[in-house]
Amino acid sequence: MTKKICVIGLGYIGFPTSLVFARAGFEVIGVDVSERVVSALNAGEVHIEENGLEEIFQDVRTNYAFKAQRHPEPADTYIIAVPTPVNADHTANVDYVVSATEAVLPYLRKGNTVIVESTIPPRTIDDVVAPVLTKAGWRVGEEIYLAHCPERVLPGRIFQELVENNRIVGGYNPQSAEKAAEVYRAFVKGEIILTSATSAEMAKLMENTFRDVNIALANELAKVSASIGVDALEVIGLANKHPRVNLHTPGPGVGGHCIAVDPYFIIEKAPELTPLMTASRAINNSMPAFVVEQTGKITPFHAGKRVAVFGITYKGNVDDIRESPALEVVHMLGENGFDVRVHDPHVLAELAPFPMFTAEEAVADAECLLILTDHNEFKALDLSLLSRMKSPVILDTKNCVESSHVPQSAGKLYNYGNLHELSRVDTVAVPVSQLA
Ligand code: SAJ
Repeated sequence: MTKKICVIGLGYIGFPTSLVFARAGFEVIGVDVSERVVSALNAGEVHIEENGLEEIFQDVRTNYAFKAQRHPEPADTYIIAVPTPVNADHTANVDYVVSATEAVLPYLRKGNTVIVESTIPPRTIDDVVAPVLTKAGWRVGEEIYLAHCPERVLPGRIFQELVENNRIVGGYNPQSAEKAAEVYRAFVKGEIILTSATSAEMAKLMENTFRDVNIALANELAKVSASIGVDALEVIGLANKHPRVNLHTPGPGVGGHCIAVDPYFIIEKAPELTPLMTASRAINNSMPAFVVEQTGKITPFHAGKRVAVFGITYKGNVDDIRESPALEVVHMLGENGFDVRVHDPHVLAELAPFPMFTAEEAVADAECLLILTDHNEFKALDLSLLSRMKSPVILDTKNCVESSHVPQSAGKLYNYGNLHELSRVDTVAVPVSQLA
């Protein structure tokens, strides 16, 4: 039975995973290259935000075995949870996965298991990670076991999902899968499914690609509906009455560093065979320009016209703005000469890339209120805000304001249900290349 685990990478996945292993009775060594992260953790301070993290960390520090350090040490299992950044051409950069594997080489002993949790392009375990171990003299799958066990947790629900979700365990060979599965059995309550490393890599990427393609379909429906005079939101509701249909929800684009990124890891392996995934990415990437175009129809462009933007995070009720399509919308509105005032109750002003305003300040004298994120705060919009606007018009790209909540006397509400009512005459100068 495995007793000691070394987790390489103490980020959004590696750190919570370390704590869950510690609570399950393992001695856990958390390794991070950042001195700042290591000293913060050893001083009892958490460096990332996640529901329940603070409490669980204090419990682990008091009652279980966890310490953070900059270098690995001998252990039974090594878990690699480092980032796989995306290069400018959208290909995956697996350098951190390789260097983390190299970092454990000096400590490896016969019978150890190396598990990669980082999201990686298909075949990376077989073609990139295994050769690092082989080159060091190990017979992989016989002396050292190697597996890919992709993380599949939703930010905000990490601690529940780490335990409750089904876990895919992809072995370099069946013995490796069995060794890795044994480790996760310590705390996973969901099903543990054993497979090959390549199938596990592909399954993880396809989960997010499934979502990306379906969101693209919903966004395409929204565009077609706006053009030919159909209520896209009603159509989605109607079609989803069918027992085997689940149309997704249109929005201002797809953000976060999973769904907007993972399809590229498949596309890079076979660009000529992935026209659907490629088109889906392009459709979702075109949505900020589409939103700016609709804003221009509401508020025909004149230098200095004010637009209030509510919500810049990549999805509702989180504080994460990475890859958020809202950032691009704000940027493009600014480029088109609008005076943009951003309000987001979940984003700290000092961490925001633009000046932030209160709701009242943002809407003051605005000619359009653009909602880009479905935070709970916006679902119960305070109607008195509208009376501060120069013209009380809302463009709600996340369908979070109930139309019955906004009586005609208070203002006009546009969403993907009635975009076709907007006149086509006045449009802003969105670069043609960005309009799909
Ligand atoms: N979105 C839409 N329409 C929809 C659904 C989502 O426009 O119908 C947008 C959201 O607004 C957001 C983006 O898509 O901008 C992604 O949000 P999300 O909540 O769907 O997913 P993430 O990126 O927070 O987390 C995903 C999860 N994957 C799946 O649900 C298949 C999570 O389980 C993964 O662990 C995570 O990616 C990851 O790390 O890969």
